[in-house]
Amino acid sequence: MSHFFSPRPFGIYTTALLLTCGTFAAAAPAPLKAVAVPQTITSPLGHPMSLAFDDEFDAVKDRDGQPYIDRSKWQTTFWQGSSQRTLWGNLEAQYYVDKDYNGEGSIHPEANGTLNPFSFETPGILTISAWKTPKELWGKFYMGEQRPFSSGLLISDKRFSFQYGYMVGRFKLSSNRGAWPAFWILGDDSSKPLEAEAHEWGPEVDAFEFFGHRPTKHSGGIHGRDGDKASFTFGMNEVGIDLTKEFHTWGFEWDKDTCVWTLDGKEWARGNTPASLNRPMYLLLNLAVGGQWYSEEISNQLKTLTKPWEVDETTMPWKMQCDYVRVYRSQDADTQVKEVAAKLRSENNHLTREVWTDVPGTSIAQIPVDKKPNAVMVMREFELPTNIGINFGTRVRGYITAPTTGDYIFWIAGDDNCELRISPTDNAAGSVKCASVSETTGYTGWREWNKTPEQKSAPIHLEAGKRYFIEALQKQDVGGDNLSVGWLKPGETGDKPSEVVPASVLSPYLP
Ligand SMILES: [Ca+2]
Ligand SMILES: [Ca+2]
Repeated sequence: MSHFFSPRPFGIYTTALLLTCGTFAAAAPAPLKAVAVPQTITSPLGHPMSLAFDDEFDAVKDRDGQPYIDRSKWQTTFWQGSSQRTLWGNLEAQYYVDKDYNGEGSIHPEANGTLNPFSFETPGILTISAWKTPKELWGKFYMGEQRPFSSGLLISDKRFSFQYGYMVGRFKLSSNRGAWPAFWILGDDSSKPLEAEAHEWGPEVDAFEFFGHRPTKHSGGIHGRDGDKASFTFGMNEVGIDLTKEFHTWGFEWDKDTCVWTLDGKEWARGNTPASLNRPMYLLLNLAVGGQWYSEEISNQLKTLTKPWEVDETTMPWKMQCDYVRVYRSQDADTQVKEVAAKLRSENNHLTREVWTDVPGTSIAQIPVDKKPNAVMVMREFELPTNIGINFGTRVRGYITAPTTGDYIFWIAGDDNCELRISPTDNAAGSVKCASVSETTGYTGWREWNKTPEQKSAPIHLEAGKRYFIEALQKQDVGGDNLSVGWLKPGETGDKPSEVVPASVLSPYLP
């Protein structure tokens, strides 16, 4: 379900990760009957684990007394933004709706519940239905002629996420041409508005993706980020049986070292855990319709270039059934989380960047540094991307290790107000302001180093190899935004920095 921010959404034809992909002889599926949920298991990687999350889809009663999805466990759209009800970049042909959906822009009470894709005809089984939206409803919903289908999506974002563990779900899929069900996870900072600045999606792991037109194959994989993207995608796995005939379980487990994919409890692929997967992830399951990947496959088969929404709608409504979704975690998962976080913090070549969102105003004093930041990120050089957003405060902290002994001159440029602080030691408490963007004069343009004299520091003597605490604060109100810190090293001359302070001399803040 990779997103349009990926330059090529699916590197599905590579097998860099895939070590054990082969023909799979499936075990007989378990009978459909209510059984006690195992509270402890031994995971595919051999970890003793306990149940951390589950939904058995026993149709909780909704506000109206009717069975519905458990709202405490799931939301039914992506996060904020225009694409929250579909993934336009994949050319997906469905719009994700729910029983509350009343159309975009204006409310149509008569439409309430009309398109509810979630039902419980079979006790204990969630059915997600995709169908062609009746033409008389098109004008009431934000669905153009090229997105004429409605379907359902469940996301545990802001409700449950986990770092390291085993996710497993039991599904029955349909063989309709154009049906694209999936069970997957996304990095839980993907939902933070400022994360979009990087124009990166993910990380994403697909426990499975499936297309109805090839019912004996499934796929899985990782769309990493922060540089590990290309190496962790893989594709088709021929299993030798029609996966739409019975329920099957798909699982994915990862610990700090290893990722493993399972079908009916048996491993079918494994790989090393990429660096970007060392973070909490939240669950998704959905039934997409059509899309670019489907279109490319079908056009190869049919020798005609079909549109992404040219699916076999004569067989609608399509159904994706789910008996349960469970997540297990090992007793030492939190210890692993701490170990990996400590290792990442100890690595050089970046600064720690904290962001507080929804903070209006232009003054640095308004940054609520005594509160928990909304996001903590990595900053590889002493410069932010431009025009990230509005109403936020940034604190960039860490240490600078001088490459040579001598006098250094620092500059800061930014929008709106910014200041640079440096300490004569590695002690944060001793830091003093050495340069700033004037609160009187206001913002500078990107790398506009000399709008006012306050942007340039006096010469600061640093000793080679010694670590000095350094900190930049930025308060963005509205309009554009930027932040850059540059320097002149000993022996260099000029009226502006020779470079932005590079990653090679930076190391992250250690409280
Ligand atoms: Ca169930
Ligand atoms: Ca601004």
